[in-house]
Amino acid sequence: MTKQERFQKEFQEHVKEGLTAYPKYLSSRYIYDEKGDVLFQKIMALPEYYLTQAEYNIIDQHKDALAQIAIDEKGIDLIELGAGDGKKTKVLLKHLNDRKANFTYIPIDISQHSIDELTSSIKDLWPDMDVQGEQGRYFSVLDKLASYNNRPKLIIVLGSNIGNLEHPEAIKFLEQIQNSMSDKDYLFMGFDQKKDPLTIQNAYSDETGVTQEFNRNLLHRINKEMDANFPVDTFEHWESYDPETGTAKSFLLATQPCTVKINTIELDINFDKWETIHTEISQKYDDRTVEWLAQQAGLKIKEIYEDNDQLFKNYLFIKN
Ligand code: AVJ
Repeated sequence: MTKQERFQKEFQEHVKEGLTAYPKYLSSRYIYDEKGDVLFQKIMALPEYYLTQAEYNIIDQHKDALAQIAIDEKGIDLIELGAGDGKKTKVLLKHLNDRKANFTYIPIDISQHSIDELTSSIKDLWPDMDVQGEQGRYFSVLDKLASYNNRPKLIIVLGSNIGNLEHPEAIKFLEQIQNSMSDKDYLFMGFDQKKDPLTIQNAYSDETGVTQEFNRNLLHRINKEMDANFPVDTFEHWESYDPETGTAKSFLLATQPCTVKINTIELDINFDKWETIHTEISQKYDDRTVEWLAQQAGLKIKEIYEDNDQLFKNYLFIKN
């Protein structure tokens, strides 16, 4: 079976499981096809979606502290999980380059397309930079990371991507990273913070409807890839943020009753009016929660960095 076939099979099983459950759910991980990637880039450019700017601000302010790690260690492997377009990382790459640090940049992303684009744009900017991109899912690539042991690693995970995971999965994710780390390695990770609930609500339900399109892309994909007939426009995006747990939840709401035929997996699904499909969580954190997650995963916080508007934090972890 090819990678692509395996992915399709997984996606089909997931759709069957999630849409026959009550309440219904689908995973946001399937939003990201080519169109989903473009929609997410549009989200990152929205004024409401403060996360990207905030983390950019943190990296810009603290690039020297991060570069110092590479200088002090006389060379590092800089490994980025979920590199995407690398816009924020390039601030750090430039600084590492300016300071003549010795490093190899290893961007890892699920999308081969992203890796290729990123690699060629870096080659244009800095022809001599050592870049060794790899395509793969976090979990499968993480094992491989342990073998990058010639010199200290700085592993970076930006964008609060961990927020898509519920705490037990987030701990597993951190644990897997921890397992691939030696005592000399560092993990630098972004965690979006609890804040005015309205700010969060707005970031995930923008006026222009880009987030709604992003969420609906799940249904478009099922229509396209599983020969289904979701009346996509009758499903509305809904966002709800719970300031106590810090969990922002996305839903697709059936504003009309309907029956959806998903031919490839021979499934008919009924939706009542106002029935929900839960599609995504975007967890918000505070220091106590991050400390707890880290400790559960055998890590400890070495440093905390915050943006000027106090919206977002990046934590530098080492092995406990
Ligand atoms: C890519 C997981 C960080 O949850 O903030 C943006 C995805 N969803 N708007 C997030 C997303 C809706 C994003 N992450």
